[in-house]
Amino acid sequence: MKLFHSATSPFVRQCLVVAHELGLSERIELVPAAAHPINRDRNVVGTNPLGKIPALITDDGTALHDSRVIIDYLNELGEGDLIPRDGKERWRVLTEQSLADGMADAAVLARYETALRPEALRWREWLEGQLEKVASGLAELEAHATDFGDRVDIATIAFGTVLGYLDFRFPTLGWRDKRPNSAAWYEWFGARDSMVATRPPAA
Ligand SMILES: N[C@@H](CCC(=O)N[C@@H](CS)C(=O)NCC(=O)O)C(=O)O
Repeated sequence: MKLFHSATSPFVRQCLVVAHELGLSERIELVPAAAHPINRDRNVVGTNPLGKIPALITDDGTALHDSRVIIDYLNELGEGDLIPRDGKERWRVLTEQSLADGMADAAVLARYETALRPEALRWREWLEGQLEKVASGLAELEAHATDFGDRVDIATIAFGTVLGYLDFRFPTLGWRDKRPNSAAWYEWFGARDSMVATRPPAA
Protein backbone atom coordinates (compact mmCIF):
# COMPACT_ATOMS: atom_id res chain seq x y z
CA MET A 1 0.00 0.00 0.00
CA LYS A 2 1.09 3.56 -0.61
CA LEU A 3 0.07 6.41 1.66
CA PHE A 4 0.49 10.04 0.62
CA HIS A 5 2.17 11.39 3.69
CA SER A 6 3.26 14.44 5.59
CA ALA A 7 4.61 14.10 9.11
CA THR A 8 2.77 17.27 10.13
CA SER A 9 -0.78 16.20 9.21
CA PRO A 10 -2.97 15.08 12.12
CA PHE A 11 -5.18 13.13 9.71
CA VAL A 12 -2.24 11.23 8.22
CA ARG A 13 -1.02 10.57 11.75
CA GLN A 14 -4.36 9.02 12.69
CA CYS A 15 -4.00 6.51 9.85
CA LEU A 16 -0.44 5.71 10.88
CA VAL A 17 -1.39 5.25 14.53
CA VAL A 18 -4.13 2.85 13.43
CA ALA A 19 -1.64 0.99 11.21
CA HIS A 20 0.81 0.70 14.13
CA GLU A 21 -1.87 -0.50 16.51
CA LEU A 22 -2.90 -3.19 14.01
CA GLY A 23 0.64 -4.29 13.08
CA LEU A 24 0.22 -3.04 9.49
CA SER A 25 2.76 -0.24 9.37
CA GLU A 26 5.45 -2.33 7.63
CA ARG A 27 3.05 -2.85 4.74
CA ILE A 28 2.64 0.86 4.09
CA GLU A 29 5.04 2.78 1.86
CA LEU A 30 5.03 6.47 2.71
CA VAL A 31 4.94 8.75 -0.33
CA PRO A 32 6.00 12.31 0.58
CA ALA A 33 3.24 14.78 -0.30
CA ALA A 34 3.08 18.55 -0.26
CA ALA A 35 -0.65 19.00 0.27
CA HIS A 36 -1.53 22.67 0.21
CA PRO A 37 -4.93 24.32 -0.27
CA ILE A 38 -3.66 26.60 -3.06
CA ASN A 39 -0.51 25.07 -4.56
CA ARG A 40 -1.99 21.63 -5.02
CA ASP A 41 0.27 18.59 -5.18
CA ARG A 42 -0.48 17.06 -8.61
CA ASN A 43 0.56 13.59 -7.44
CA VAL A 44 -2.00 13.70 -4.66
CA VAL A 45 -4.68 15.09 -6.99
CA GLY A 46 -4.14 12.02 -9.20
CA THR A 47 -5.37 9.85 -6.32
CA ASN A 48 -7.64 12.26 -4.44
CA PRO A 49 -9.16 14.94 -6.71
CA LEU A 50 -9.49 17.15 -3.61
CA GLY A 51 -5.70 17.19 -3.32
CA LYS A 52 -5.91 16.40 0.38
CA ILE A 53 -3.97 13.91 2.43
CA PRO A 54 -4.16 11.24 3.65
CA ALA A 55 -4.88 9.32 0.46
CA LEU A 56 -4.11 5.63 0.13
CA ILE A 57 -3.47 3.38 -2.86
CA THR A 58 -4.19 -0.21 -1.89
CA ASP A 59 -2.16 -3.17 -3.15
CA ASP A 60 -4.76 -3.76 -5.87
CA GLY A 61 -4.52 -0.11 -6.98
CA THR A 62 -7.73 1.18 -5.40
CA ALA A 63 -7.63 4.84 -4.32
CA LEU A 64 -9.06 5.52 -0.86
CA HIS A 65 -9.68 8.77 1.00
CA ASP A 66 -10.33 10.46 3.36
CA SER A 67 -8.84 9.46 6.73
CA ARG A 68 -12.04 7.85 7.99
CA VAL A 69 -12.34 5.61 4.95
CA ILE A 70 -8.66 4.66 5.15
CA ILE A 71 -9.01 3.88 8.86
CA ASP A 72 -12.07 1.73 8.22
CA TYR A 73 -10.15 -0.09 5.49
CA LEU A 74 -7.09 -0.68 7.69
CA ASN A 75 -9.27 -1.88 10.57
CA GLU A 76 -10.89 -4.45 8.30
CA LEU A 77 -7.59 -5.48 6.71
CA GLY A 78 -5.95 -5.94 10.09
CA GLU A 79 -9.04 -7.63 11.56
CA GLY A 80 -9.01 -4.96 14.22
CA ASP A 81 -11.63 -3.95 16.73
CA LEU A 82 -10.96 -0.21 16.68
CA ILE A 83 -14.50 0.51 15.41
CA PRO A 84 -17.35 -1.04 17.40
CA ARG A 85 -19.50 -3.03 14.99
CA ASP A 86 -22.93 -2.29 16.36
CA GLY A 87 -25.08 -1.02 19.16
CA LYS A 88 -24.95 2.22 21.09
CA GLU A 89 -21.21 1.89 21.45
CA ARG A 90 -20.75 2.20 17.68
CA TRP A 91 -22.67 5.47 17.40
CA ARG A 92 -20.96 6.91 20.46
CA VAL A 93 -17.46 6.15 19.17
CA LEU A 94 -18.25 7.40 15.65
CA THR A 95 -19.64 10.63 17.06
CA GLU A 96 -16.60 11.12 19.28
CA GLN A 97 -14.41 10.55 16.23
CA SER A 98 -16.44 13.13 14.34
CA LEU A 99 -15.90 15.66 17.13
CA ALA A 100 -12.14 15.05 17.27
CA ASP A 101 -11.92 15.26 13.45
CA GLY A 102 -13.88 18.53 13.52
CA MET A 103 -11.42 19.91 16.05
CA ALA A 104 -8.55 18.89 13.78
CA ASP A 105 -10.28 20.47 10.76
CA ALA A 106 -10.70 23.74 12.67
CA ALA A 107 -7.11 23.66 13.95
CA VAL A 108 -5.74 23.02 10.44
CA LEU A 109 -7.83 25.92 9.06
CA ALA A 110 -6.58 28.15 11.88
CA ARG A 111 -3.04 27.15 11.01
CA TYR A 112 -3.61 27.99 7.32
CA GLU A 113 -5.05 31.34 8.35
CA THR A 114 -1.94 32.29 10.29
CA ALA A 115 0.78 30.53 8.28
CA LEU A 116 -0.46 30.72 4.68
CA ARG A 117 -2.85 33.62 4.25
CA PRO A 118 -1.15 36.93 3.44
CA GLU A 119 -1.24 39.14 6.50
CA ALA A 120 -3.31 41.87 4.85
CA LEU A 121 -6.09 39.38 4.08
CA ARG A 122 -6.36 37.80 7.52
CA TRP A 123 -9.66 37.98 9.37
CA ARG A 124 -9.25 37.84 13.14
CA GLU A 125 -12.88 36.93 13.91
CA TRP A 126 -12.73 34.01 11.52
CA LEU A 127 -9.57 32.71 13.18
CA GLU A 128 -11.18 33.13 16.59
CA GLY A 129 -14.24 31.25 15.35
CA GLN A 130 -12.08 28.24 14.40
CA LEU A 131 -10.26 28.29 17.73
CA GLU A 132 -13.63 28.52 19.49
CA LYS A 133 -14.59 25.21 17.86
CA VAL A 134 -11.37 23.70 19.17
CA ALA A 135 -12.11 25.06 22.65
CA SER A 136 -15.67 23.64 22.64
CA GLY A 137 -14.31 20.26 21.62
CA LEU A 138 -11.72 20.42 24.38
CA ALA A 139 -14.48 21.17 26.91
CA GLU A 140 -16.41 18.09 25.79
CA LEU A 141 -13.26 15.97 25.93
CA GLU A 142 -12.52 17.21 29.44
CA ALA A 143 -15.99 16.13 30.58
CA HIS A 144 -15.45 12.56 29.34
CA ALA A 145 -11.71 11.90 29.51
CA THR A 146 -11.92 10.18 32.91
CA ASP A 147 -14.34 7.63 31.41
CA PHE A 148 -11.90 6.64 28.65
CA GLY A 149 -10.05 4.13 30.84
CA ASP A 150 -7.69 2.15 28.62
CA ARG A 151 -9.79 2.49 25.49
CA VAL A 152 -7.86 2.35 22.20
CA ASP A 153 -10.25 2.91 19.32
CA ILE A 154 -10.82 5.30 16.44
CA ALA A 155 -12.17 7.99 18.77
CA THR A 156 -9.37 7.94 21.33
CA ILE A 157 -6.85 7.82 18.47
CA ALA A 158 -8.52 10.87 16.89
CA PHE A 159 -8.48 12.76 20.21
CA GLY A 160 -4.85 11.80 20.83
CA THR A 161 -3.72 13.00 17.42
CA VAL A 162 -5.59 16.31 17.60
CA LEU A 163 -4.04 17.03 21.01
CA GLY A 164 -0.66 16.20 19.53
CA TYR A 165 -1.37 18.64 16.70
CA LEU A 166 -2.25 21.39 19.18
CA ASP A 167 1.05 20.78 20.99
CA PHE A 168 2.86 20.91 17.66
CA ARG A 169 1.23 23.92 15.98
CA PHE A 170 -0.34 25.86 18.88
CA PRO A 171 2.04 25.38 21.82
CA THR A 172 1.03 28.71 23.32
CA LEU A 173 -2.65 27.77 23.39
CA GLY A 174 -2.07 26.02 26.72
CA TRP A 175 -4.83 23.44 26.16
CA ARG A 176 -3.80 21.62 29.37
CA ASP A 177 -4.61 24.68 31.50
CA LYS A 178 -7.74 23.92 33.50
CA ARG A 179 -8.16 20.59 31.71
CA PRO A 180 -6.47 18.15 34.10
CA ASN A 181 -8.52 15.11 33.03
CA SER A 182 -7.58 15.48 29.37
CA ALA A 183 -3.97 16.21 30.27
CA ALA A 184 -3.72 13.09 32.47
CA TRP A 185 -5.34 10.94 29.83
CA TYR A 186 -3.05 12.26 27.08
CA GLU A 187 0.01 11.68 29.23
CA TRP A 188 -0.85 7.98 29.13
CA PHE A 189 -2.19 7.77 25.59
CA GLY A 190 0.58 9.86 24.05
CA ALA A 191 3.17 7.45 25.43
CA ARG A 192 1.81 4.50 23.45
CA ASP A 193 4.32 3.08 20.95
CA SER A 194 1.99 3.99 18.07
CA MET A 195 1.88 7.63 19.18
CA VAL A 196 5.62 7.88 19.85
CA ALA A 197 6.46 6.35 16.47
CA THR A 198 4.30 8.90 14.64
CA ARG A 199 5.15 12.12 16.49
CA PRO A 200 5.35 15.20 14.29
CA PRO A 201 8.79 16.76 13.90
CA ALA A 202 9.82 19.39 16.45
CA ALA A 203 8.04 22.64 15.53
N1 LIG B 1 -11.44 15.23 5.98
C1 LIG B 1 -10.07 15.02 5.61
C2 LIG B 1 -9.22 16.21 6.02
C3 LIG B 1 -7.80 16.06 5.51
C4 LIG B 1 -7.03 17.39 5.52
O1 LIG B 1 -7.57 18.46 5.82
N2 LIG B 1 -5.75 17.31 5.17
C5 LIG B 1 -4.93 18.49 5.05
C6 LIG B 1 -3.56 18.25 5.65
S1 LIG B 1 -3.68 18.08 7.39
C7 LIG B 1 -4.74 18.77 3.57
O2 LIG B 1 -4.54 17.87 2.80
N3 LIG B 1 -4.81 20.07 3.17
C8 LIG B 1 -4.66 20.48 1.83
C9 LIG B 1 -5.89 21.19 1.32
O3 LIG B 1 -6.68 21.69 2.13
O4 LIG B 1 -6.05 21.24 0.12
C10 LIG B 1 -9.57 13.70 6.22
O5 LIG B 1 -10.13 13.29 7.25
O6 LIG B 1 -8.66 13.06 5.67
